[in-house]
Amino acid sequence: MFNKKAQLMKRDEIRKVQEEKMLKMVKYAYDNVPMYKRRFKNEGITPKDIKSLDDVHKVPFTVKDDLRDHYPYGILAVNKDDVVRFHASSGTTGKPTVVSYTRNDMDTWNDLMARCYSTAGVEPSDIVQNAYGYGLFTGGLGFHQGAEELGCSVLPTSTGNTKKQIQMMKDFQTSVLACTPSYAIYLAEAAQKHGFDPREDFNLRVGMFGAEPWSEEARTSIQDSFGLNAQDVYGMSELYGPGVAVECPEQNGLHIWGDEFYVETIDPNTGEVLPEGEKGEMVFTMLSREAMPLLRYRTKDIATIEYEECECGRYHPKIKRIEGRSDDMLIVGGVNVFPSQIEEALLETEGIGEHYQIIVDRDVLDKLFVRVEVDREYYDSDEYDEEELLGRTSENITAILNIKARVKLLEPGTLPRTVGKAKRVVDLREEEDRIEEI
Ligand code: DLL
Repeated sequence: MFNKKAQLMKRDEIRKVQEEKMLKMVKYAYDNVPMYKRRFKNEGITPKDIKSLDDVHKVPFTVKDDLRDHYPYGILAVNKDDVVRFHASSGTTGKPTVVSYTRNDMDTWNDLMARCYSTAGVEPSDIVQNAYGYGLFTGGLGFHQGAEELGCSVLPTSTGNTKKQIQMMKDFQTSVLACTPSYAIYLAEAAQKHGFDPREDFNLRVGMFGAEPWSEEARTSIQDSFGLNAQDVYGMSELYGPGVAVECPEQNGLHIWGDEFYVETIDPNTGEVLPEGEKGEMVFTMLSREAMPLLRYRTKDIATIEYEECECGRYHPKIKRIEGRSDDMLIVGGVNVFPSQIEEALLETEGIGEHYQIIVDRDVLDKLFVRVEVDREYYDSDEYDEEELLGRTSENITAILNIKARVKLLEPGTLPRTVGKAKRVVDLREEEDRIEEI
């Protein structure tokens, strides 16, 4: 077991470490990040007012916009020279939110990721095929380093190149697959299409899947296709990346590493802390982040947390299931998409009107469709060339989102108008019927 001591901490040990680290972290953030000093002053408190975990509710929240406001370098508590890595993820506008790491932060992240692999049943002798995207997204490098830290051999295949990916899976007799659950489903289908029998021809035994919500049905389907154990991994770029929480072999919840993250659940509307075991928005405090301390960071992810000892012997609190988000962020094939980003792309496209609809559906992989009305004046003018406008619109969307959307241009006045809040997003992924035509 990797870092057995940390993995098997008892509940009171976890609380003790959390309290010690919390008090230090609050002072560190106050002393080194002007934003926190200002916020504490506004609340009329100083770090001295936080004497135990019972006082943590007094600390002001941090939100994603705080990171966006600190573009490009993010909330930095150290000198830029001490930063060894940046990652970034999409924000609610075109601007990404940037996160930074010191050497110590990298060590902590790698340790957490290695613990996740180990908890999921991965051994140093395993060959890990890492099909998460490498780059600014934390999935690729996070899963890569964690596997190396544990002592596995890594095949850094990244996303895409599906045919080659499948061939390597067979040739190398890969034993662990790391990717989004939707890509795992696609890989199984593609393997069959290319004449492979995924259970017979491959040697997979564990899957490390996350970055997007997935159902028990998806788990059964992936496990049946490959004959592996499909384990859920949760994380977000602001909290290092993947590695915040992972499923043990019990497969009934994800253990949050309590010695590095202090979790609370709050009512997303009032901000009030909820009693243990009640469903709410998860709020995390990172207990030893150096480069970019985050106190009470609002994740927007809605979940229930359980604190009892798990059958596996771990006491680290368990996320029962991520039940959704309190904002309108969609995760399409592992990529975070805010409807406002699509709106931004449409607004930038000359000739496009203001009424649009976003449809997300699941074929083999998630698909994004955008139906949009053409501007009336443009539609009636001699300049209007449907194909040309379609090309420009698609290009603008891809430029902002980094993923492709299928666009359909509509005659002005076609989309239904509403008196209240416009229903811009139709999510059909959990529906029975598939759409054929947009
Ligand atoms: O998705 C980090 C990651 C990479 C996690 C690979 C796991 C595996 P972001 O791009 O910042 O970071 O997106 C974070 O994705 O707030 C959740 O809404 C969602 N999410 C991540 N993991 C899960 C999961 C990475 N296991 C956002 N189940 C989070 C459900 C998840 N949702």
